[in-house]
Amino acid sequence: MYLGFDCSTQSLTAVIIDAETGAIAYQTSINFEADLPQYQTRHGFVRGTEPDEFFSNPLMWIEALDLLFAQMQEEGAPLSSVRVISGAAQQHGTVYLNHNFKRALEQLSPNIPLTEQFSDVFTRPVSPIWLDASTHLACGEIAHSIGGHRKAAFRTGSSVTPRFSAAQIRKHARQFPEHWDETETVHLVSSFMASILAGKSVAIDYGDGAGMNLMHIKKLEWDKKMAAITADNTLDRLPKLAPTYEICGTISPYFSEKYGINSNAKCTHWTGDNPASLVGMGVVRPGTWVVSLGTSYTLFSAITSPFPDPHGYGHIFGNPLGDYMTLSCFKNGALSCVTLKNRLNISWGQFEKDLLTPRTLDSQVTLPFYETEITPLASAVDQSDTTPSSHVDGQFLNMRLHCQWHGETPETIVVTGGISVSDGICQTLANVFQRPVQRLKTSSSASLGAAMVAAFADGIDIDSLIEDFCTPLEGSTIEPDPSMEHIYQVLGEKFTDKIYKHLME
Ligand code: XUL
Repeated sequence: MYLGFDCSTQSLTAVIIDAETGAIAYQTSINFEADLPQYQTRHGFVRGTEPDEFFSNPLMWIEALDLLFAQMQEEGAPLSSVRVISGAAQQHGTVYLNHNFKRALEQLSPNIPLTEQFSDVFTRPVSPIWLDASTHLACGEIAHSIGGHRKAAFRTGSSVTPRFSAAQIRKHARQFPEHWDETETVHLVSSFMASILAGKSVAIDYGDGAGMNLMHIKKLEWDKKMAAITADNTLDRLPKLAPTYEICGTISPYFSEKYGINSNAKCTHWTGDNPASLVGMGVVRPGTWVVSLGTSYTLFSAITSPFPDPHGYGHIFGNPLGDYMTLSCFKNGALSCVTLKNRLNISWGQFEKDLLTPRTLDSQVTLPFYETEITPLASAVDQSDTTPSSHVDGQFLNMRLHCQWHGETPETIVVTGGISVSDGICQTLANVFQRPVQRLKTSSSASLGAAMVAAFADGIDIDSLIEDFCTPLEGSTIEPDPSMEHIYQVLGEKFTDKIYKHLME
């Protein structure tokens, strides 16, 4: 049995897979907003005092870990049979830790809740998360010092990006130099959570490490120049880098003694939710696109050698099983659909019905930016005239416009993420790209991918894992409507005009 976690923006999920029977043995989730109301989050995060500041409390993630293990034990999850554990987390978020962190990890007592034992390890009570776009000043300074965004992209796989760790670290170190001085280690959400499980401070993996603007994308080492530009002594504060599937330790006795998980269970490094989804969708080799329809929308694929997006919006990350992946991320994803549905005061059924209505050459398209968008960098737009179809058309036309750098559109697009259950959403995606859209059996691709990484680390063949766990959901493939091809060509032009006008304003 192999256990995979996903610590995403809104929830912490666990999946246990049985590699012998090829079945998912157990799955459960903790929702941050509903199950941990004391952190007062909306969808798992809080807003800062400045616009575009978004934070989460790292104690919330570890409290969720205790809650999740308690739930797994209570529900009889096969914890004692788990051989290897891996995990994924929302990308880019940074956790700032002092010298107490390593001691606290070593001395964990099963009789005291995790939150109490980690109460004095943080030099910053909150972690900036991927939604945070408040670092434009820091981005400009870093880009200027390295010789421009393109140089940064050739070195690190991405132009200097507001939500990435380097800009976040620079902003923080400038704003609170005394807190930065006290910081001994900066972890990503992924490596922070992996450290808690392994009971020691572990490495950052190449998948998530590439989302920091601090890792040299070809050498897979910290980029000393980028680190030096970021803030004083950044390099000293970064953990090592390592392959995702490398075993980094044995489960901390805290979890085996308290929750009965196999005390010999090995831990691998954790990765980002998108790299883990690549594995969970069975797309570990080039030739297929994945569209993940979660809090953010992402489009990604496996590649063998890194090539940066010439427009500077896309990213190259490490593939958790080796080589690389491309990724474009759209901030106004599923949450903006929820906001629209609530504003229109309609049911999901009505929302869906509108999406399934055929478009005409006169259909309205709107810029789907409820919040500042990151692909492209665009300010929020008034949404008073928006309808479900104008919004979702806008989302996928924007995706089509900004994903040309991924290469030719493949034969099939596979989808994952909460909102991928919607036929209306998938039909719109199929019509805009004129490709069949395929759904897999699981919509929790990041935690499943993490469990598959754990199995891979134990020597299980990846192709047999893909065959067992990444099967398409029978009868769920949505074919494009060919009569919509021309219409979406015209609507696409309308959309492109609109977006360029908005960007010029
Ligand atoms: C990717 C990104 C988001 C988060 C969401 O670059 O920022 O997809 O990983 O959890």
